[in-house]
Amino acid sequence: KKPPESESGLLTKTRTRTQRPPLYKVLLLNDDYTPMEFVVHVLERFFGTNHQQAIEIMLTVHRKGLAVVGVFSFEIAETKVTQVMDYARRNQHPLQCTMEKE
Ligand code: NFA
Repeated sequence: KKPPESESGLLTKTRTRTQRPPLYKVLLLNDDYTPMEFVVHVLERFFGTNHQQAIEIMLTVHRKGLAVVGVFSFEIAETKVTQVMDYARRNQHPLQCTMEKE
């Protein structure tokens, strides 16, 4: 590899850019039928949220239509979405959980 002053005789800085893995937002969507207590339970069970935080996030989804419930690597985000969707379906609630690149 050539030294930074070769050819032009001037010093040229080369910035090193750190590669970061892409992150994905996991979103919970509002609906008219899923019980509030079930959503709170989902947040505690799959996102490690404490009870008060879970209530606040659930109410944000209820009032605004959706909320970001966490930011993860692709694999973790995908796993959370699958876990929530399977759990909601097993309990016959229409709750929707999706992910999007940040
Ligand atoms: N909107 C639902 C209700 O009134 C509660 C809910 C909140 C559903 C957050 C989905 C997500 N029972």
